[in-house]
Amino acid sequence: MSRYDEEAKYDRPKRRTRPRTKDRPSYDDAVIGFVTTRDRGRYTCWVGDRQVTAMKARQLGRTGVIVGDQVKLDGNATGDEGTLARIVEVVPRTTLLRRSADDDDPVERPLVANADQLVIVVAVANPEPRTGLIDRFLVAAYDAGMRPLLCLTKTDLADPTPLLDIYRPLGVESVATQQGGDLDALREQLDDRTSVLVGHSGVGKSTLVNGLIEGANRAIGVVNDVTGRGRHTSTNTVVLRLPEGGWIIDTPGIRSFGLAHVEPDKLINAFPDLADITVDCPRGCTHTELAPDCALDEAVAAGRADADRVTSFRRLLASREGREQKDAEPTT
Ligand SMILES: Nc1nc2c(ncn2[C@@H]2O[C@H](COP(=O)(O)OP(=O)(O)OP(=O)(O)O)[C@@H](O)[C@H]2O)c(=O)[nH]1
Ligand SMILES: [Mg+2]
Repeated sequence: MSRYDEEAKYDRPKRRTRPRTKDRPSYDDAVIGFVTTRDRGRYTCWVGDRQVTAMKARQLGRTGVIVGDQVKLDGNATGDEGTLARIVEVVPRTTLLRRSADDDDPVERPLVANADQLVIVVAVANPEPRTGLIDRFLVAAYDAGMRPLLCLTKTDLADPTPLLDIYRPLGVESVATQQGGDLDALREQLDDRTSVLVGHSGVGKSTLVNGLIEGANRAIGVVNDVTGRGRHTSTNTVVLRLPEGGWIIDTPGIRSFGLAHVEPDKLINAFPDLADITVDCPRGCTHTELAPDCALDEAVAAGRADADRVTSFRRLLASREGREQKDAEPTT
């Protein structure tokens, strides 16, 4: 073959007779896996009762695969020792928990897919609770379309009532727990749901997981007596199957939670009673306490809305804008 022919081969590729996409196999009958954890580019997926190790197929490119995703698997999906399947497609997600950029971390991060409940784990003491972060988690839950559940831990150390009082006007479900205590109330809330545990390091997330699932063996850290800070014991996000049905997802403790991506309108939709009132607001109303002629103020004055509920809702709005960020700041 002459040099000319060699080049011609690349310059003028044979015309394709069919569009490119048709050349790709269709994965309609592919095996579906549920991504339970990720470790350096290797994903562990449940396929029925088998655990399969998989990696992203090249064609997925930059498409992210995260814990909680349902994925189509190609190649060897037997889960046999030494085998590796390929993730060829991510099934559209029903929910997406994500946090946006903040000072420590300039990248917007999708955290968990397809979960239906966000369990906001807060220790009543050691580390001290920070309402700013709780508010931000609530906003993230409403934005993601997840049901929030407040789980107050370490109730052997302090009374949970003051914290519960703060969140009562928002109608957030809550449970109180203590290490070695009865977890039935929590179990009932987790039943048949896919729940993500979030909270500061050291609040007792992994302790809860170990209490709920025999043999879970999640590592437990200690809270520094002097600083009240956890040690960031859990470093990866893991999904575990609950014996009674449902899934629980343990995440590493976090310091802050960016909410720049959240739209105020989406937040108010999580409070249908307030959303009904705000249809009377002026165009472009921000619904904050500074907003002129906000219908929420009129409704409170006329006794048609609960003042505490409106105040609490506005606190969430403010936390979204980062005004409460300080309160949510690091415990590490
Ligand atoms: N007094 C008391 N201590 C608890 C309770 N629950 C957990 N702890 C302690 O709190 C410490 C931290 O618990 P972990 O379960 O590791 O906390 P975590 O939230 O998983 O922390 P990270 O993985 O770092 O995010 C451990 O020393 C636990 O024994 C409780 O109800 N009461
Ligand atoms: Mg942990």
